[in-house]
Amino acid sequence: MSRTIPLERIRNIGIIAHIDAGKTTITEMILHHSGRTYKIGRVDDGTAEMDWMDQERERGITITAAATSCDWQDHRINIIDTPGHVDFTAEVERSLRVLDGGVMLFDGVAGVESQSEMVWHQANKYRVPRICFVNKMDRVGANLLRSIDMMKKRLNANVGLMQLPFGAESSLTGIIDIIEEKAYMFLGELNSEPREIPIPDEYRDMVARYRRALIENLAESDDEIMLAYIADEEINVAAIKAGLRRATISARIVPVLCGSALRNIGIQPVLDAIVDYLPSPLDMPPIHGFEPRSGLEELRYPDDNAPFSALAFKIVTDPFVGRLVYLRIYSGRMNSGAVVYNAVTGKKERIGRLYQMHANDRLEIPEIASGSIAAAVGLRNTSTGDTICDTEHPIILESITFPEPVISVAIEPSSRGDQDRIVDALTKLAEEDPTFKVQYNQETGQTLISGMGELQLEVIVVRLLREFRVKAKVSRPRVAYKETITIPARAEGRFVRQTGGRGQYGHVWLEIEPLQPGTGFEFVNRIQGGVVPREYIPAVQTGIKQTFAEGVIAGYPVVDVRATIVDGSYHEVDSSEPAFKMAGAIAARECVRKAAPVILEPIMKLEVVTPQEFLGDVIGGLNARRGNIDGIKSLDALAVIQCYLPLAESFGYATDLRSISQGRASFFMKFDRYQAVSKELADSIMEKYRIGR
Ligand SMILES: Nc1nc2c(ncn2[C@@H]2O[C@H](COP(=O)(O)OP(=O)(O)OP(=O)(O)O)[C@@H](O)[C@H]2O)c(=O)[nH]1
Ligand SMILES: [Mg+2]
Repeated sequence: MSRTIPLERIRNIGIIAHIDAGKTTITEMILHHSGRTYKIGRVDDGTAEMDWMDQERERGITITAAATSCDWQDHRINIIDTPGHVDFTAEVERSLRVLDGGVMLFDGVAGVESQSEMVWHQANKYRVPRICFVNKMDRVGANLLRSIDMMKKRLNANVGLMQLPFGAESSLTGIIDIIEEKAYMFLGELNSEPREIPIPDEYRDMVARYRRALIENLAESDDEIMLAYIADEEINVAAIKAGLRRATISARIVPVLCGSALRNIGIQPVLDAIVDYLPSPLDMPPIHGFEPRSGLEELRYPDDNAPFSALAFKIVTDPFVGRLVYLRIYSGRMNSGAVVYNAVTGKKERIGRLYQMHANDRLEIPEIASGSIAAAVGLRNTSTGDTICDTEHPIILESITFPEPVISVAIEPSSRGDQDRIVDALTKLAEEDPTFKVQYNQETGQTLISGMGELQLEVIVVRLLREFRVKAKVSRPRVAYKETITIPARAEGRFVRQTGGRGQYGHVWLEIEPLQPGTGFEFVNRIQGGVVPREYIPAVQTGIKQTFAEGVIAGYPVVDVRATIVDGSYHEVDSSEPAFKMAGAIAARECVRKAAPVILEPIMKLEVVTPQEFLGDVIGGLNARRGNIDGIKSLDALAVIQCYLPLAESFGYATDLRSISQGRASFFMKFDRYQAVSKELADSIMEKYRIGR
């Protein structure tokens, strides 16, 4: 079968932004204009096709990234609409990992917001070329130039302004194209029809000025334009567009467009810009990976005749077809029914049916080819981040990294019979969301679920009830504290038992020392002369690891520690793996107690935007919550407060802030770092642990 759409006419793009910037709204408009949907889906009526989950519709926010595709000017555009809420940051992360380009949205009133900065940096991390769309230009107070200024200052973006709004706020009627020097009004019942009009006189100077600025900026970023510019040659529209495409793909310039997604103004130009400026898979460098056996680096080019390789970036349990694995295909092609190799697990699997996704709707397709995004059933043992590939040409592509959870709640089924179902349901949910973790505590019989924030866990508990019909009681949120040590220490672990017949004998000396934050656990074996036989070393390591996972002083995992086994002894008859495991555990516990242990708590970075009149009360509220205020800025009638707040003090802040500010202040919070808690707090956490045991 030959491919229907050549690779150079494919665009894989993500829509990214701060929460509520209008990502889903613009996606729905794009689908409408490209003829993919007939009716326009609306977030505010709960009819957006991209926000298909019932909780997305009820809450009016996107929770899970949804994939779709549409055609525009003979190009196939595969789109992922991502969520803006920080609890779902993993959805943005994995989408950016597999996309070639991004459309970044801004709210024309608020400009660059905190989550805009975060997704901008995520896009930088994955080197995703992007175009920007300053949305909501119909809102009172919308200001394109202020937003651009913020993009330059806060994002360090090299902006290529290519449009101006025509009219302002509620009288926004069109867009002026700076490159083509044309103006368009959007007419018709739903503003669906762009009509070209002459540039109004009062805009002419401004358009000429910005056009010159754009060409000068391009000349600095692009050699071809530079040569024409120096030679004083005329640089026509086609040359500017070609230059801007090169500069965008090499991430030297971001073209900026504007309009209103809700009012349907400026959407077709966004589609044009996706085609004109964002890369096709062929424009991107080949993907790196390594051969699993030799460990040698290998490259895969987007070529249908190259060996097949694809990255699994998302797992969804679909009520109709079961487990769907979303794939980005980097090279080669593959039919449904074919056997593929999971290079991470080392197992062969058979691909069942293949689908082109449209939110939660599917179209069955016979094969997948390089450069595309599709979903497969049948890959039972493939998890997020795994590479599947041609059995004869194995490769492991770089996986996706996800942040660690910071908040937990204990969850208990309301009836006893539900215990098994709850475990099964939570396992399925954890598979879908790599930032969601489930832990069963045998001592207390409690199941602990952890994630990025209160909202994420709330959504999961609602899904448990609705999709899996498990009713559960949920505790108040708890902080995922950690334990660590501050000085090196040395201790002995002896496990010696003499019980009639064969005894137990394990004996080790252990040294531990603190490591850099975020390093985790390291184990070193410095045993000499076989004083502890080599076959018992892994058991010692397991004993230490288990102790660290369970915690020593307060029941939280011990992190950032290097443990070195330095000495010990054994007994010809009585020594065994379990005995050495116990010895390792005893030594580890003793070492931690001697090494001035501390408890670490997650510290959140908080930004509150409030009308000036509530500033005093907001600050008072933050101080009462152990907040550490880092700066206060004024933005017209608003004040922006930057603050560091312990996660433990952040619970219920949304409700508090709403009542302090009569619902007019908003905040954004993200994890910043782990930090040692004060002595008093540490004592109280340890006390709770002692009572709880
Ligand atoms: N005035 C105005 N409102 C808009 C515009 N675009 C979107 N909105 C509104 O902004 C709100 C949020 O829109 P969404 O499309 O859900 O925003 P989002 O970026 O997808 O939000 P999340 O996915 O939750 O991060 C809705 O009430 C929209 O109607 C616009 O151009 N102008
Ligand atoms: Mg959305």
